[in-house]
Amino acid sequence: MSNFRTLELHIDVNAANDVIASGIRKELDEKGLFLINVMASPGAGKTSCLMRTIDKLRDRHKIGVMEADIEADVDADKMEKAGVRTIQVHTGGECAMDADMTAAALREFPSDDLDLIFMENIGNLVCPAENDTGATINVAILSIPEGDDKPLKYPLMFKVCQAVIINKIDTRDYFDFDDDAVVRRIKRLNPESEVFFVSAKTGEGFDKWTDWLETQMNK
Ligand SMILES: Nc1nc2c(ncn2[C@@H]2O[C@H](COP(=O)(O)OP(=O)(O)O)[C@@H](O)[C@H]2O)c(=O)[nH]1
Ligand SMILES: [Mg+2]
Repeated sequence: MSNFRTLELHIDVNAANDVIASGIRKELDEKGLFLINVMASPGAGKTSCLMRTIDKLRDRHKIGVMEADIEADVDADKMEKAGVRTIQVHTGGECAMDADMTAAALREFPSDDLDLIFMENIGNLVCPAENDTGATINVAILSIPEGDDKPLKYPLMFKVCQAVIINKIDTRDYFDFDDDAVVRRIKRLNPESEVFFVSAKTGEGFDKWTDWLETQMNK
């Protein structure tokens, strides 16, 4: 016979996280700081899209980046070399950022002179969607080689995002990717979601995305 007891708690394990996340959002709003949580699979093009986006916006905004990784510093190095203010967050094995980690990273930024922060979350279409980080908006990046069925397979990711960037449109000729189907699948999960088609390699499509982003910042 086992000598331990199982407690059925029936509590929302995310409840404590959500309280911290709401606090972060309120504070960001008061400071006029816009935090974007960028989520995608490994290799979808998070770092590449952020580089392009930052290039387009850096004349008009004071930008910082939070690079979340399980342990590497590769992306933070790239950002630093590009002259972007960067904080590396190591999640210690966790597969996603949570509100506590976000709060800790924000404390490390000289945020009083920033107005826009990008968080590159851990590469994964599952866990990051489950945690409210306190970001102002969530954005997913899906790349053409991954296929147009990903909203069907990972619905929560596309439900929690206000915008989806479809990256690597320069590779279109090599993959059977149905633009209309992906938009339909995304909108079925979140009718308010905006969808942008871009190539971080060629720069195509980034104007529409950055225009939309600046509109959100000015709301
Ligand atoms: N052809 C093509 N390759 C891309 C594009 N964006 C990123 N890549 C490549 O995809 C790989 C992963 O990109 P990266 O930005 O590191 O993805 P992350 O892991 O999501 O941050 C790299 O080899 C990039 O050069 C794109 O728009 N077109
Ligand atoms: Mg990256």
